[in-house]
Amino acid sequence: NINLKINGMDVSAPAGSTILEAARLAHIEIPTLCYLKEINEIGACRICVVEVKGARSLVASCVYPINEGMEVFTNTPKVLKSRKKTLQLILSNHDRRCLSCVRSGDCELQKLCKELGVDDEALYDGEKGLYELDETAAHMVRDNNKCILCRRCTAVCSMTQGIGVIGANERGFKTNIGSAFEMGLGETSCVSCGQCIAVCPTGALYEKDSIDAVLEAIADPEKFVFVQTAPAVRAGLGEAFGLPIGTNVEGKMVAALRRIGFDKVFDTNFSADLTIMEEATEFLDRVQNGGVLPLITSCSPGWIKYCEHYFPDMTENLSSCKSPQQMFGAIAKTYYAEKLGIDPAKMVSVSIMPCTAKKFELGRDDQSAAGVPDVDYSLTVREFARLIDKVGLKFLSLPDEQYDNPLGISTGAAVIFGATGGVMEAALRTAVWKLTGENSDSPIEFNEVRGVQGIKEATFQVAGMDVNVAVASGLSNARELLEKVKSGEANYHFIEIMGCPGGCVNGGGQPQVPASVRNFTDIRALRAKVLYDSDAANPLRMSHENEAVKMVYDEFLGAPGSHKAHDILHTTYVK
Ligand code: HC0
Repeated sequence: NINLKINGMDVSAPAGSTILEAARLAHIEIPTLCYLKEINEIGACRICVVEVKGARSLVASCVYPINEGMEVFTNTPKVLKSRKKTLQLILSNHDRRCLSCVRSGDCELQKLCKELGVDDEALYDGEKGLYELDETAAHMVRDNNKCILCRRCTAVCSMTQGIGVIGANERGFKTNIGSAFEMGLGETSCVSCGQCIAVCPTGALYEKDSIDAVLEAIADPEKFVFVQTAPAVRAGLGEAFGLPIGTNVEGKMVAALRRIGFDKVFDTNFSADLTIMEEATEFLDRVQNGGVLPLITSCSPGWIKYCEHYFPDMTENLSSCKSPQQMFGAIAKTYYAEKLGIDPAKMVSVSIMPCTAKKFELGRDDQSAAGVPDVDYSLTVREFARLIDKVGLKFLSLPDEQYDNPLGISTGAAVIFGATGGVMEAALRTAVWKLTGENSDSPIEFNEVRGVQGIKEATFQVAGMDVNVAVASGLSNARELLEKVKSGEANYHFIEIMGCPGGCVNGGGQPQVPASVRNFTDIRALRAKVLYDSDAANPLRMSHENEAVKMVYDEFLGAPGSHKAHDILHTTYVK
């Protein structure tokens, strides 16, 4: 360890720490704007400056390493004045219509201005950049009038996701973030993952909002409006209402949706179980009949779009299964519509997702089993939280309620879909049963595919056969894994890929977590624990034990992989 003094106090921190990290160990939070650990370590915004004895000027604590005997001062008048001036300069070229800004209340810039006493935000006003909104993408809007050029979005796009469709255009005062050749984001090979929104400190990036359209549908007496909630929503939504990261709010979430006025409140977990029935069948069919291997999961639409753009020669490896979101809508508008005697054209299918790519997915070709879209509107968790506020529900005091049946029934195998490795684990549980006719010997936990590592590999014995599997989350990791497959270096039978690092728990539609928390907490692990705990607490832990799924096969689809199941639950890809 290295010993230093911060504000006159003795502090000891591991070698290699930055001043920012050492200060945190001493319970001092130095403010930051551009810094994102391991993603954007550029020391550019100068908000985190501190004084170091002997240094000629203030230093950026986010990148400045500690050394033995160093003396640091984090809150001298000089430091505070410098930070305030930096904020005033940012504000001089910032759209300050904060009242209705989508980030009002959780904007990192707004919070810092309050903390540092910026009461003269127009002090340095002069010429301002005026930018048109970029609304060309299916899932999001860019408002450069609110951009502070921190580069967090461009770093996550290029480093974490390996995509790099946004960057700095122009120089000096004219610098702005956008795509090459002034193209709209919708014209690029953006995959809609929304990780840029998740890390944006201000209101410059936000999802396209479908709240009012959903409220209008609910208000229309002619419409039957049902909603499904993705596995990871219950693990993230509470944060929007001040609950600690890693709180399961499933019961209150269901109660909120009922009070908002949805006719039925269902669970994507139901169709995650259904997906496993189809996908495990497809996997065994490919293994036994010489089909294309490795089979790669198809539930993450950001990943699907990535595969189509960047690995078009591997689309044949993709499972033909629609994602659980789409399967849900497809079954609801066919089987359930028939059961209730409702015209599917009068049904409105809404999903709540931790994802922005789901907004894009619902408009893909071949996602209309009943001749109308399987899913009409997909809201992110953030939109859902705003909807709850808009209709005046006191979320924290709502009772815990249960999903409606039958499309609200699910097993523990389904809820873990929302964490990286979960789909693989769920599929393995059912593949063992399909091959042997028996459930896997205990334990049914496949720990090798759990955890937040970007790439995981394992070999399992399934009915005497060695099954090589791999799991990747985050698209840079996906690329690394796929290059190994293409070069022949690795030989897998089954691969799970999720577009967002850590899986849906860390999806681009989850509540934004400020950098001051993100940089010091593994939000992926905390949220994933909610799902694994929920799995462990469920008496049913294998998708083939889901009675509602069995009923849908008995009454409607026939067997997994049947012709009818293919018509309704499977899809195609473009190269
Ligand atoms: Fe996911 Fe899904 S697990 S992609 O991460 O497979 O968004 O939570 O809903 O569709 O089930 C997201 C989460 C889903 C789907 C499921 C899958």
